[in-house]
Amino acid sequence: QNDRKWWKDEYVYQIWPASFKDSNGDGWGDLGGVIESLDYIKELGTNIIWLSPIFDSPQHDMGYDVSNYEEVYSRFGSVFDVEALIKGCHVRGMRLLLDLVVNHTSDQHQWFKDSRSSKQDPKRDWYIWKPARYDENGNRHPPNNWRSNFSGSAWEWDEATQEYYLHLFAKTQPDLNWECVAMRQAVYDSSMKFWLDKGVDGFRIDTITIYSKDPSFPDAPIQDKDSPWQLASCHYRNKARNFEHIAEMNEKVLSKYDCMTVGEYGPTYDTDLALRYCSAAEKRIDMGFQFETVYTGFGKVDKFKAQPVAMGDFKGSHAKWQKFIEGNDGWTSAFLENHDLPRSVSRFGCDSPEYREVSAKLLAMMEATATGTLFIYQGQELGMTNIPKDWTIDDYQDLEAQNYYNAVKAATGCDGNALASAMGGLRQVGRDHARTPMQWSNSPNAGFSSVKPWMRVNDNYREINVADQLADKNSVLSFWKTLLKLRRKNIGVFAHGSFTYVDDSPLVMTYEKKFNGEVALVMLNFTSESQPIPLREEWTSTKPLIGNVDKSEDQKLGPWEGRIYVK
Ligand code: TEU
Repeated sequence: QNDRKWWKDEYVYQIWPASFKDSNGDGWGDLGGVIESLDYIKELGTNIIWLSPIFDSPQHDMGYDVSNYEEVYSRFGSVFDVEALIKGCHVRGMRLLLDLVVNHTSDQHQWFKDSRSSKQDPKRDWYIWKPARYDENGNRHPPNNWRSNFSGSAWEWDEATQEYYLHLFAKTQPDLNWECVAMRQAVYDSSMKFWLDKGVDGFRIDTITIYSKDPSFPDAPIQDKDSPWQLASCHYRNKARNFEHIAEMNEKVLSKYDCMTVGEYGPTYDTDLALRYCSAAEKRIDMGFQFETVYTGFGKVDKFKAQPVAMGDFKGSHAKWQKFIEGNDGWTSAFLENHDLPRSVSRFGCDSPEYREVSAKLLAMMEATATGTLFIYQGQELGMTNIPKDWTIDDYQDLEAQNYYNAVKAATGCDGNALASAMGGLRQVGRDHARTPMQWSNSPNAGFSSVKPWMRVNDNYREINVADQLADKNSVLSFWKTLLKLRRKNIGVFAHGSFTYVDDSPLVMTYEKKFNGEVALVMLNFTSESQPIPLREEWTSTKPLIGNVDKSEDQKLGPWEGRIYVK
């Protein structure tokens, strides 16, 4: 019986502040909109909120470029609003997680302004500065061939001090130097203790695997020379020193508070490495987001060279990560969406009018019976879908998308086919799908704002919105509420149970969860056709706990039909 900590049996609702609810009529979501929606979030059944970054920022990467960890971006509100939100959560028995973004800051952060001011500045080594390399013709080149996640070189030349600085993301997101003790202490004080002392209950930790870079900064092997999106992560992901940094973060800060942490593992597919972050005995973090399952079909080097999801791969990966904490003292998360991912009903279900609702409910059943702490992303509870296919690159606001499209344009001389396939990739797995305004009602701007929102609203808000679904007991929203209540009643077998597939079909997912003598059987059909699924002898006399269709047949599952049995 795992030692139960409050965060193991709870459910987290992730909010993308810019798109959640605009309470002051400037077209941007804000903290006031979150505060006035606390009862909505509580009644969904989620008692923890993860708020994506709300700190002061030029918003190049939607707040993942922090210019002041102790100030709030003005369009979102103020520090007082965060304090009001913390109080609003606590009086409801809810908790609040903030986003800890400390691999890099914004280039507008005072730390970076000092660091770039001169080579002698005391904060010079708070960031990663390197001299240029010159070729035999005396041409200047970056220190190595590393690329940014957001296309282009990972190095930006600084004319004033005649050196390059490293940025694994946008050039306005300079990487912090985690070898610098004074910098680490400032992170602990300014971005962590400042908020924990105000009552924040923990953090989602951004890009937790890449703080420590290989100190020799060697060139990386080129895997796809045509790709503007090519990482050198072999030289900076999960380095031995990184585990020491996270252990120190725990020892100096996290261990002193009753807080929860969830780290973003990114494309870390080695379960032993993941366990080194989340094993209780290692005293680092409580759990992480593993991405192998949700990245199914993403391009291996260039994520936008994506394929539709192969069910066999999706199934295999899901089992691997459901089982990776069996028999050890780790913990894990259950999620299918976040602010960087396409909408799950479009990616893993079927967002056609005929199957959108039933497949959104199917995915809810998959998550609600999954091992780990459950995370649900704003709009997922409605079955919100990807951006319509007829939107153009001008409707995509994410700088990852814009940089990628422009990099392809530059690399191919505006070749029509290359740009069409770039748009194809963005339409499949772009981050903008998760960032369209939350759909509250069928009134203008989907009830998100009284003015034109910062980002275009998905055209289907009249069919998919909170108001209609609150009133409909058969809606995706109502189904999620019912499921989360059932998960709470069966939390042992669903969230802590062992995971075993009982079928080997690449089209359906049928598994048993076992915990302290309880057994659950979950049957999920991931296709638009009926699939034969002989109910095994020992289950024929058990009535389903819940299903997502009105009528079903014993020996087969209808299109996108799911069923959960418990005994
Ligand atoms: O994401 C880190 C990360 O690896 C993703 O950006 C990923 O590389 C990208 O989505 C392609 O799949 C975190 C945040 O979640 C993301 O929103 C930020 O843009 C990024 O870090 C930089 O802070």
